[in-house]
Amino acid sequence: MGRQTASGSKLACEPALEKLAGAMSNAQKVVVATGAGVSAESGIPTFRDKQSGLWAKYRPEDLATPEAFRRQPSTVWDWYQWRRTRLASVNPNPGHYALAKLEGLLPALTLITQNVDGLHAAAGSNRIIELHGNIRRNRCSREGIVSNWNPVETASPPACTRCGANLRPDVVWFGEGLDPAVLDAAFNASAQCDVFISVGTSAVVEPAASLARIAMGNGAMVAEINPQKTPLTNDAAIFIAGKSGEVLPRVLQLLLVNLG
Ligand code: BV8
Repeated sequence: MGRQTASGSKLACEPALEKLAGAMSNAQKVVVATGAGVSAESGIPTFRDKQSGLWAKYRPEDLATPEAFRRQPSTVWDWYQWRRTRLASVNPNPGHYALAKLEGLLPALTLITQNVDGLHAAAGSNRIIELHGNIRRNRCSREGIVSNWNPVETASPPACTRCGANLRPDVVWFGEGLDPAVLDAAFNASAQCDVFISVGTSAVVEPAASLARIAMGNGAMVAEINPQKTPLTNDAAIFIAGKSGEVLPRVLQLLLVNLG
C-alpha cells in the first residue's frame, strides 16, 4: 500500500483524507491514539512546547517523576495545581468533538489517549483508555485510593484523610509502570484493529509509542495526523500533515458521506 504524504492544505491532503475515511468505513475495528497535540488547539501547551511563567525553568519530564515528588512534593503538587487551574478555562476543540462523533458513527472505535486533561470525556467520548491517568483525580500515595481533585484544597500537597500520607495526582509518572489492566486493554485494542490512527503525538513516550507498531505488526493500516513528522511517519501508510482540530472534522465529514 503506497504511502501518501499530504501537506496541510485542504486540497493537498484531500486524497489522503479520502483514503483514510474509506479505510475507516470498511474497517471492523478502529483505534484512535491521541497525544498532547490534540489538546494544543484548546490552548494547552504540549510537552514539546516550552513551559511558561514560573514553570519556564522546569522540564515536564523532570517534574512528572516519583523522585521529584519525593524530593519536592510541594513543587510538584503546585505544578499540577497550575495545570488543573488552567483547565478550568479550557474547552474541548473541534478535534475532540469530531472524535466523540466518530465514536457514535463507528461502534467499534476505541480511543486510547496519553493525555491526562479529561478533554475527550468532556467532548462526549465514552470508550476511552486513559493510558496515563487523569489530572482531575488524586490518589493516596500510600493506599492508592482515588478521589476527585478538590479545587478549594489549599494544602500543598493535601494529606490523605484516612492515613495522613500525601495525596498525589492520579497520573502515571516517568519511571512508573502503567496500570496493567489499562495497558492490556490498549495492547489488545491495537492488536485487533484494522485501522490505527495516531493523532497529535510525538510517538516517543513508551509504552504508548509501541501501540502503532503492534497494530502494524498485525496487519492494520496505520495513519498519522500531525503538523510535524515523527519517528512513526516513515512507516505509516498515510501521513496527513495538519492540525487535528482541522483534519479530524474533515475525516468525520468524509465518513458521513461514505456511510451515507
Ligand atoms: C515505563 C502523565 C516502566 C504525567 C506522562 C529512563 C528512565 C525511566 C523511564 C524511561 C527511561 N527511558 C525511557 C523510559 C520510558 C519512559 C519514556 O518513554 N521516556 C521517554 C521520554 C523516552 N516511559 C515511562 O517512564 C513510562 N513507564 O516505562 O514504565 C516500568 C514498568 C514497570 C515498573 C516500573 C517502570 C511512563 C510514561 C508516562 C509518563 N507520563 N504523562 C503528566 O502528564 O504530568 S507522559 C506525557 O508525555 C504525556 O502523557 C505524553 O504521553 C507525553 C508527551 O507526549 P505527546 O503526547 O506525544 O506530546 P508531545 O508534546 O511529545 O508531542 C506533541 C505532538 O503534537 C507533537 O508531535 C506535535 O507536532 C503535535 N502537535 C502539535 N500541535 C498539534 C499537534 N498535532 C495535531 N494537532 C495539533 N494542533
